[in-house]
Amino acid sequence: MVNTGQSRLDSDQYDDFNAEHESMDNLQKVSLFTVRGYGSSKRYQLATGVLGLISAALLMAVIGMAIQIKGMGVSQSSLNFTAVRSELKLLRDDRVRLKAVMDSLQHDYDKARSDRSLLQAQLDRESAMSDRLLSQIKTLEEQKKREDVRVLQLVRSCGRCPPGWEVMNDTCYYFPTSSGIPRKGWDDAKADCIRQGGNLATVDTLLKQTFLVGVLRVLNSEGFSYRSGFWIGLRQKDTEGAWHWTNGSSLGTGYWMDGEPNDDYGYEDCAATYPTVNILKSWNDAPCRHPLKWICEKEATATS
Ligand SMILES: [Ca+2]
Ligand SMILES: [Ca+2]
Repeated sequence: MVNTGQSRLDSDQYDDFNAEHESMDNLQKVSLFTVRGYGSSKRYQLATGVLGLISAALLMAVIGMAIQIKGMGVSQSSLNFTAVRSELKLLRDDRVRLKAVMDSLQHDYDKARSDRSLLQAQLDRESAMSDRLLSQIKTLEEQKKREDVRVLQLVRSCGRCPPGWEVMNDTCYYFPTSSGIPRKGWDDAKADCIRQGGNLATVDTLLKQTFLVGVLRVLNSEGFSYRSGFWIGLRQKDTEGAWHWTNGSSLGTGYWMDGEPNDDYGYEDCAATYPTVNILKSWNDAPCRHPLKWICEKEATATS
């Protein structure tokens, strides 16, 4: 049987006991928690310290390596810069030498061009002088030919012909080759010969033909042309083809050029001789009023 009072007491005591007991458990939990939390903090602090030391060591190592790497980079950069600067100096020196060589070559080139211009000018002057000398030589040669003919005339004539006339056997011949004597028609030429005591030349022998053409070839200085002919004393009479000399004799052998006489245009009735290469083919019939030079003849005076 349970005493209610006792029981209540017991119940109260039990409650107090439980409360006390519960309080103690709480206190114990608090104490255990407190002890457990205190121990973990110490380990964390220790780990933290160790980690801090390791981090510091690593940081120092990184800083050291960075400084070393930086130093190595600067040294390498300094080395490269020195090499580049040295190479640059060599290139500059080469450039200076090359420029000096180029200047020297340019100077030589300019001088060569100047010398070439001077030589070309000198060559032009000498070429012009050579042309003038050749022209003078040609003029002197022609003058010498005329002088030779004149001397030959004097020697041959031996005083038997007037000055300016040339003798062949017993006949004197006159050639008005001077440029101051104008060309004449056949009639006027004949009149000039008569005025000088003679007549137009009669070429009725091979000897006369050869002699006269030979003289014309020496005297001729104008080249061969239609105007380089000399009237002779041969003219066509009333009938075409009936050629007669001024002394009235008819033509025997004629020394016509090939194709002549051709009576060109129907009024070529007077004969002229030319300084042809072939002395046996030197005659041409021409218009009698055509202006040409002429050949006079007259008897030479007898030798004493
Ligand atoms: Ca005729
Ligand atoms: Ca003719």
